[in-house]
Amino acid sequence: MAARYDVIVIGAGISGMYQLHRLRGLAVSVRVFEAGDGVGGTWYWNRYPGARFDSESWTYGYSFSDEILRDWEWSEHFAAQPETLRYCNFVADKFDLRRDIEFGCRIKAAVYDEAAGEWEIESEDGRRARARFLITAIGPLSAPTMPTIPGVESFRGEAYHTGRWPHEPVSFVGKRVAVIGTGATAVQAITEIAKTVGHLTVFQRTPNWCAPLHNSTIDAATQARIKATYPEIFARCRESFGCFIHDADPRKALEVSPEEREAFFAKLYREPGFGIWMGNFRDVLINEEANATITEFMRRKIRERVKDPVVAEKLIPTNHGFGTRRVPLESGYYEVYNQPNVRLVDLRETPIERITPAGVKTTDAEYEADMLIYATGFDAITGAFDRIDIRGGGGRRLREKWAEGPRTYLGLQIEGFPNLFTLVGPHNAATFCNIPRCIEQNVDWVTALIAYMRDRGHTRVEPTPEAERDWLEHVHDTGRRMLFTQVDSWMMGINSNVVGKDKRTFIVYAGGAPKYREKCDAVAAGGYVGFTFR
Ligand code: NA7
Repeated sequence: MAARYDVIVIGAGISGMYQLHRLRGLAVSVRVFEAGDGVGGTWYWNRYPGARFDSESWTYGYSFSDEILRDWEWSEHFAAQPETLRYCNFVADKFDLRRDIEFGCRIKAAVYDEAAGEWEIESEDGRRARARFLITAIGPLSAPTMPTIPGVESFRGEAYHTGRWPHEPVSFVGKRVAVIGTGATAVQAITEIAKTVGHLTVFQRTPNWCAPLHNSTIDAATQARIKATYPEIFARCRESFGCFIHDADPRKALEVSPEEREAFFAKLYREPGFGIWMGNFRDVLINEEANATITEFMRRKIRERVKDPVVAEKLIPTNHGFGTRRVPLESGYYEVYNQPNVRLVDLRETPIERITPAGVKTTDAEYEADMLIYATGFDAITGAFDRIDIRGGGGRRLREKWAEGPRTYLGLQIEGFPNLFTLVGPHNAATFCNIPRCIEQNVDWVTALIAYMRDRGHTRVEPTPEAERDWLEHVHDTGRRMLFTQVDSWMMGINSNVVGKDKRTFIVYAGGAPKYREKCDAVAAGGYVGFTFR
């Protein structure tokens, strides 16, 4: 017998936790199903060394509760993962969230029962539950992918994926460690591992443009100032493209003199956080010529910081401009390659042939290792959906509906899948955002819609095919002008380790959070335009 609720939420990360809290306010029965053994989502799973925020801590935490804002103190401007996980647990304690969460429960199927007007979910261990509404809070980067290199199973040493890092401490002292991947995760992990490792080999397929994080501790005076100005901080985030504290400079890159441009880039490079990405000249991410100016600046920085010119050239991206892929923030990453016990292997020159019992074999040599770390990323945004057999009205499979790329309305609902809400789903501004800021908007919007239905006695909501088609067109329109849509990355749905993810597909929303919020608000204000109710 399946247990019955009004609402089922899948996932107890930042979005699932807040969704649970808000639904309690509607006095509906809610059950959250979470694969992990604790709350926190991303911050529960990604325990790899060096994992920390790239968003300022004080812009990342929940904004909805004055009590949390008053009682929680971030110790650093960019908190490390253990602190963020403590924060998630602090919030769960404060609102007594755990009593409505079933842990250790990975959902494998969700089927809409048309006759009953209910969703039925089933976990891997056979637990079942039913509810009128189903809300996915499964995260955009929660389905880790292993490389499809032959021999992975044959390796005799320790092996870890960064997104499934063990809970026990892992020591690198005196060990020969190999890292595969050089994305945002690897850049953080490599820098930390290099501090204690015996010998480190980094296998790089595509270098990324990394910028300094400039983390520091928060002193008492700053702490007081942050707490006193939370409303202003969140208001500022609300108005910026990605809800970061940094927003684009009103000038264009080529409008100013070369000296002024250089001085501005140098200032951004000296300052903490994503300013150099999100607070740069307003055209660097949309105009190739403008982009070339910051790209050239970053190229010089790598050459300045890496002593061996051959290694420096290997670390310089050649197939994309600065900021057109996710910019890893670093704390001494380039200097790691000045260490005598660190070696960079360029897989563009010598691809990996296989993993062997002893290490990694490229076309050139076999690199022996005691430990192999896969920092190979995630099946982004749609991957977590693909891992659940989701079937809507008439048994239609979501996987099939999305075979050529996702189709949604507002990135929150899907035609043919009534009463299903996809927090941080594809084509939703939360996919390109200082994520809790957009999560709060998503959750508030969904909660208001459920309240609206309850007040009017509606039991079923679904977008019209026209609304979905128009949203898709809007998503494509906003993305087209961005340079990142011309580059291979997870933001464009590319993952070389997943069958069928080799074509660029719009999976994010590139219109910016303010425009997205405006659209969602207009839909609601008009009585939920584009939706049909029953
Ligand atoms: P990313 O950014 O997807 O990085 C994955 C890295 O792994 C990237 O350098 C890949 O190279 C590399 N990779 C993947 N598969 C292989 C194989 N088969 N062989 C060699 N190298 C491989 O994931 P992250 O975890 O770093 O970051 C994800 C997001 O999490 C990040 O943006 C943050 O927002 C949080 P490639 O570039 O594909 O050539």
